[in-house]
Amino acid sequence: MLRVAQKLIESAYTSQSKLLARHGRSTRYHSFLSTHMPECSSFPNVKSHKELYDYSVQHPDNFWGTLASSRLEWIKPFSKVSNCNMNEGSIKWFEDGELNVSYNCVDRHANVTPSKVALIWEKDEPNQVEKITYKELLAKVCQIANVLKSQGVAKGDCVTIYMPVSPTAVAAMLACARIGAVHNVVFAGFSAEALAQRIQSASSETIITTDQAVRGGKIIPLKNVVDDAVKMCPTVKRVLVGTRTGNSVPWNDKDINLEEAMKHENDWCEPEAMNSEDWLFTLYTSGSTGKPKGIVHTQAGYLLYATVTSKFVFDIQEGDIFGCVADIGWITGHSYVVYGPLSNGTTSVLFESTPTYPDQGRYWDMVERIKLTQFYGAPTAIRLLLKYGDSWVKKYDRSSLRVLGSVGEPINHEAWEWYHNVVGNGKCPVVDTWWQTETGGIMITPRPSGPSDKIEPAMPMRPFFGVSPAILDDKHNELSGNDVSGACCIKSPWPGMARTIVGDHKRFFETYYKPFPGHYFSGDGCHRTASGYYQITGRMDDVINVSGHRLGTAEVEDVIDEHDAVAESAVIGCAHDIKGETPYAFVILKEGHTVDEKEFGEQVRRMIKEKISSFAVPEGILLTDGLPKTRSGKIMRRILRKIAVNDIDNLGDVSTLADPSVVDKLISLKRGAS
Ligand code: 7RM
Repeated sequence: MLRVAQKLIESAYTSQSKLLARHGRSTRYHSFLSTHMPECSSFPNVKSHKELYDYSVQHPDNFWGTLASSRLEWIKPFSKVSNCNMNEGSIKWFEDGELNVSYNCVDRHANVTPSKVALIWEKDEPNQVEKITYKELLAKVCQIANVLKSQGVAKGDCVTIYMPVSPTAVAAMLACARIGAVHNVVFAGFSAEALAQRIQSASSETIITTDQAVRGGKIIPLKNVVDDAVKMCPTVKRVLVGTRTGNSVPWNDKDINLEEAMKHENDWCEPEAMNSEDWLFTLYTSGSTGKPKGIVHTQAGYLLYATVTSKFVFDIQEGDIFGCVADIGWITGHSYVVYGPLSNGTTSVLFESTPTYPDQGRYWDMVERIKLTQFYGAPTAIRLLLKYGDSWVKKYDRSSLRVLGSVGEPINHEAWEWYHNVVGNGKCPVVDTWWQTETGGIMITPRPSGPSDKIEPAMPMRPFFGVSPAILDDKHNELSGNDVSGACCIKSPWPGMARTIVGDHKRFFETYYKPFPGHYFSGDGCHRTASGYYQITGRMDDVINVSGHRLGTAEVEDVIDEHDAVAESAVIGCAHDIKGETPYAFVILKEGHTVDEKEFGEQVRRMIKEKISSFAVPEGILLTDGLPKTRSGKIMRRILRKIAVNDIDNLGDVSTLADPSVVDKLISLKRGAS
């Protein structure tokens, strides 16, 4: 029965691929609508990008329903597109449809182009690349799926994946999707406690890990961390251990050798028919409290949104080699390493190493060797590389690149210009993409856009199709017109939105839907420029108020970062008797730069006064060589705020920092300064 459905689906897919292929890869961006959006012909009066955007927000059910039918393959077609109530935080898309996500990401390509490369694994050691075709990926996914089934894992069960990025890790995610298990990927840099917390919160009985991990030339004892976590989680029944290094590691009763188990399994596993609203995965993300939130995404809506955003934001074409260097432990890895690229049948790169191993040229060496067409990375890495100069970039041929992407935090002007001019040689559009774990995929992004629409540096600019941003003030009024700032909300539903928080729907409602009734509240602040473009001002808690002036800490950072000697800065707000709040700046200098502190302070103060206003001038400027960052590179401002006011007895949990020792160094520097 399913086989028959698959045949039908294959022929539909082949005709769509032919339609898309006929237009060829030589076409330029201005023919976006005809090459990338054959669906436009069924939308009345849609001939331009603007008309398509307007149509998508005015007729979301027609827009998303059409794309869901043409871009995804269904086992049972849906009859209803959306059923959402943003006042209640109740979200459903394609609720009576059935499909299988792993089928969509693997089988449909393996059936048509079995020898096309699905994954290129750029291993930690430079020059060690492993390629895996769609046919090979299908076999691997099926074998792991069969191992899970043999072990008693059933539809709806939660499987925790604690693995470095690798084809096996990707196959493990897809194997869960194939049998309807819910995956819970935990970044393989989190501590045993953090892992245990996520295993328990998700009620997960199964863990998949590897013996060890290798990163930046160092061996990380992954299995030992899992052992420590499992001791804290008596409900764990089994630990499947894959091989990365093959070194001997401790072995316990619950452990199963993954590759051994796979050898005994068939390389075909029937994909489970999943309801659109069944859970696909949970992914923990930090909130404003100490307890991380298990964000839940479901099957069809998430997959459709990841598929469509990947394709259009990055202008994916046949033959592309898509390089998103995020780890699979973050949402960016889920949507733009795994689900988005694979659903489009693209070749996706798995980057196991670091930006500076074995040297500062690693990314660009990889671009040259693998001939990446898209590169999607984080501002924190760009700022880090910028301080080592242009020669590490220019040494390598980057002419294969067509689109550069940025994600995770605001990208400052200097980093944006360097990315655009040096990395991209001024030839590649830089897409600063704003989105969140909760949104499932990219929400605000300079591309896609109309043929003559320019990209403004350092801002995400334009809402994606179907996305209606709204800027609200603290009295819940939507601000109309341009040159306004407020809370960044979204006023109508989109398919990729999170559905709930594991075990805490109340927190879900209270965090995202209660603050601004009828809207999704992102927690970020936002400015709509005089030209009507969107600029993210940072987390709402990073927006400070100085003598009645609203000031984004990111705005001040942007100015400080323009100073020649500055590599990176972090600005926070300190309580002030008279002004309410006042900015305080932590500054890291570029490698090899020394400054006279007093003179430097004066220069920075002058620049801020000139570029923003005197109210934005920091009360204090502290030179440091490290900032407290999470493992995904986000600065923990909560900690900086305490250090700035010498409130060091109440620093809270610092265990999620990439390098907790930074905190002590900062405290003693601050003591010396004040
Ligand atoms: C994809 C991701 C989400 C938070 C978000 C923002 C910040 C992300 C940008 C950005 C300014 C951007 N998911 N953020 N992208 N801020 N410009 N382009 O990062 O859940 O881990 O983080 O990250 O504050 O709310 S996330």
